[in-house]
Amino acid sequence: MRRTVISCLLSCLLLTQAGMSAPPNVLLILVDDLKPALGCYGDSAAKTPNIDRLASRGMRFDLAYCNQAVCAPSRFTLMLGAHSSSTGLYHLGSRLRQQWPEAVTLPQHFAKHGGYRTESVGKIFHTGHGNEGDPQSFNTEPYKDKVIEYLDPASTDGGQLTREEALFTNQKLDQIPKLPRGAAFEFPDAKDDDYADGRVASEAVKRLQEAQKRRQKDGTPFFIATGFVRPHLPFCAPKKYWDMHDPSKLPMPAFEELPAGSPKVAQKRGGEIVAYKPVPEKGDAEFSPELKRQLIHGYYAATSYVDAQIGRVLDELDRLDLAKDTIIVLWGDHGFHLGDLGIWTKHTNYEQANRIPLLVIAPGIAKPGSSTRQLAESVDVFPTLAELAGLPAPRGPQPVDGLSLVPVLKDPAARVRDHAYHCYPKEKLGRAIRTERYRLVEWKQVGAPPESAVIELYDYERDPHETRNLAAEQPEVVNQLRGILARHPEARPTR
Ligand SMILES: [Ca+2]
Repeated sequence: MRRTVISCLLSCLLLTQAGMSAPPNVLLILVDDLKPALGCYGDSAAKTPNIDRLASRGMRFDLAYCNQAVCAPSRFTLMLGAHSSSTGLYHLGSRLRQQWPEAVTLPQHFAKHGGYRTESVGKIFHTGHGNEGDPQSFNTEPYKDKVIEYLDPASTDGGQLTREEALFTNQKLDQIPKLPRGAAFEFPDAKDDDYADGRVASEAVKRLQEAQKRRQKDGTPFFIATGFVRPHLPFCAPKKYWDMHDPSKLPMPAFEELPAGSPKVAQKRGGEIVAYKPVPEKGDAEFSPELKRQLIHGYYAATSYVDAQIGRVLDELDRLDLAKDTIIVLWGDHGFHLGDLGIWTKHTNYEQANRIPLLVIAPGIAKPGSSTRQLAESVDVFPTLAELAGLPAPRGPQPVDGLSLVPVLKDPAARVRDHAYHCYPKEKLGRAIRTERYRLVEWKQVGAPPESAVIELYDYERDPHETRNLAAEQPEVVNQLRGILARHPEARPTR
């Protein structure tokens, strides 16, 4: 109790110094499958003026990593402050309340300790693949919309239920391979609100207006989580966003082989991308240069579309004069392979699937337009937001692995972590340590002795494209990084 009081006093002091009225509001922006292919991250091909303007108001984390490169588990790590290897929530169908019935999620923590009204707009927890999300995380009715959506009948063989539409809406889950494939992209002459992300932005705008009235009336702070579904496949976006990009100028993959000396368990061919036409159905088939370029064009167009929707929400926040009292976090749930290493989408322990965009706007605390190369993980968002809002640190009952990044927000050189951790379960569980320079991945069965592990080591200073596994050549580095990995708790079983 005494610690809570002291922590609240210190945080009120933090806010008063910052000029924010206490308690601050929170706007959490989640973007599905968004890698840092953004103007503010130095990608000159990206057209993302709104996310760039958001970055100019706070801190950009240049070495931020998800904890597992796939939707459902990654969102659980954000919402619980816990690694998937600590909770056992590794899969698209993993049910939070079956494994952790009493878990206190990030919005629940804000409602419980800060009296926040908590709202969910769009895709926050993963739904689909047998999962229903977690409505009990919010004290208001969530607004849900589609993840897979087509406007052009040609994309769905004339309006049939496609494989991915069925998976994401929990329909015909036992008949997926028999269903037709939907298109990987479409670009109709459509309005923003003809697709889900436009409607999600409209709903978020409405919620902000109501939240402002409530705050003026009785002081209730808001915690609004807004989740956008592009650039997740299929890359369906109005034509005007495709027209913003010249496909001949977009970056093509620099290295398309698997890393030399990489173990089979770590590799990937085919997978999610194969569920969309006209991608070749055979997992190891070559993609034509035209198809690669179309897919990359689609990713950048879908990102520009989502950027414009985020812009609409930010405009409203400004119009309502809420920005100065609102903490904003923009988070991508994991990265994305766009043909690098010959891999598409995510589900790996490699750099492109795990590095995420993370922006934290904390008025008066994080310097506008600042950036840091301090390492950060998804699990850190929960304790960071709690500290910024003057609430106690998360303490479960789920395990908590996150660390508050507030010291970094105040000083971009402050050291909170010496590495980021992530994992991915395949035939074995791959647990990874990413330092500023290296990534080590240890692949082994949960509970098996360390000597049974298969190891990967990459040196990003000398080999930024991960072309060679150096584990056999650099045993000292391997030992040092495995020492760090050994400090983490033993992983929970993956099944
Ligand atoms: Ca995702």
